[in-house]
Amino acid sequence: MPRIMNLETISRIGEEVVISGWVNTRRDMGKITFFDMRDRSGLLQVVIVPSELDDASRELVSGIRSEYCLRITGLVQARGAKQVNPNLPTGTVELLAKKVEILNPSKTPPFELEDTANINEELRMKYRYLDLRSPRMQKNLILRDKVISFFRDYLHAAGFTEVETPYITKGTPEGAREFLIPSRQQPGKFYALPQSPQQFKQLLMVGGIEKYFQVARCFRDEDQRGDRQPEFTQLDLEMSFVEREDVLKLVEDMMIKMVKEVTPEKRIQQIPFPRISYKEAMDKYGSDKPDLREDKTDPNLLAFAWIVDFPFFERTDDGGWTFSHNPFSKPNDEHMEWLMEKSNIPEIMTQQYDLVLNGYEAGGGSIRNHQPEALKKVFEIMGLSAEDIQSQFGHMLEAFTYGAPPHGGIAPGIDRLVMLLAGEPNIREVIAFPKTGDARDLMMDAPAELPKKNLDEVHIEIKK
Ligand code: AMO
Repeated sequence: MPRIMNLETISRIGEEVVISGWVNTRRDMGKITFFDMRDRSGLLQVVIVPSELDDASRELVSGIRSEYCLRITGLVQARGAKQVNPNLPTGTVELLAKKVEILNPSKTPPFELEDTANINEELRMKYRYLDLRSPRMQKNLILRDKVISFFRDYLHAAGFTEVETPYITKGTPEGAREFLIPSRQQPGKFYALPQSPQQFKQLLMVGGIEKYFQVARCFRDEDQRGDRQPEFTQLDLEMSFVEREDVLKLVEDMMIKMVKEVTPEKRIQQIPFPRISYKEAMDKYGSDKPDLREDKTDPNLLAFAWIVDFPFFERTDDGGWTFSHNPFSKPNDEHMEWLMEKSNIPEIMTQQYDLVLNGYEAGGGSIRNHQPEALKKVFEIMGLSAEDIQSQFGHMLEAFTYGAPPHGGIAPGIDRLVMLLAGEPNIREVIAFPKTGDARDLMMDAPAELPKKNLDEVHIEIKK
């Protein structure tokens, strides 16, 4: 007989069925034992009456504990009115067991899975595969999947093509430190893991893709915080022949519809999303990602806003200039002349925009500087020599000489969005296998030392 899900039993009263899953709890009530069986659809009460079982099963049941993996054949029965459990989707029925098979026994789990709120997080991360069985993690990962599939459907319907870009590549100078990969075949040379697909998505625009998106993993070797992980996921997108308004409109509409469909219990505080200049945000709220919620105790309130008009450049510690967001952004049209003349540098504003949500930066993007001469000026203002510009950005500058279309895009951070929708305090709770604050994976025990042979192959010697 094929296995059915626990939830399906509610429409199978009077039938014999097979279920499979884990023992959530075992309750012994004298002659009768109850197993609350768990599968991905939820819980189902199974009644064990020894006289109803076959001989082999009767032998087994006394040894069965929480988290054993079982297959149970039994009869679906309606519960009496007094026995109905209104808190359980399967609360109107129960399964009277006829045959119990142990698919795999389980050691006693190192923590209680039902409510992990007060369990030491390091323990949860070490046994993440058990933590994933908890209602909290199941709920969060299912929500994450719903958010991502909504975005995918929305963008496909809007004519976007999902394109994968390399994870083993050359560094992208966007501010964060990169993870490096030594090359075996090219001694002394290194790849970098991309901190975002920024350059590739722009090159896809040169390549005529016009509307690109990707659920893209990004890698940044930064100090961790609750809203930062060394690898995280962006909904990266880019469009050709667009202006700022087009990108903001698309993303705003997509977010509004996503909230409505995936988390209808949430309320968006203000539509259209308010737009605040960087200067106003800093003057009024002292932050470029202000928490604009009118009522911060309301877990269902989402205060989206756009922050716009960022200064293009900021001073470096040694008195030079660096870009404030990313070097590929375009200045505001009225400031293009200043860029070309390299004058009024602190006054140059960029066509960058950030999406903020409840005090978090939930996304960032810009209209890009698609004219090679203008892009070159940015690098000159940053003090790069002609050789450095050539070696670091030559491929972009050259690509732009082949009729690069005007383009722009954005990258909402999926982890942060899902964290806020799930009401979780940090993004680790919405990532299946996250890393600790000091960037370790406690389950896999990474990073790890390597045998000398492996290091020799990639021409690496460890400094003592
Ligand atoms: P940016 O660096 O602003 O832009 O990143 C975009 C969004 O990604 C999320 N994010 C993170 N989430 C978790 N952990 C991190 N360490 C982390 N760092 C960033 C944030 C952020 O708003 N290429 C540009 C986008 C563009 O211009 O189109 C970029 O990466 O939500």
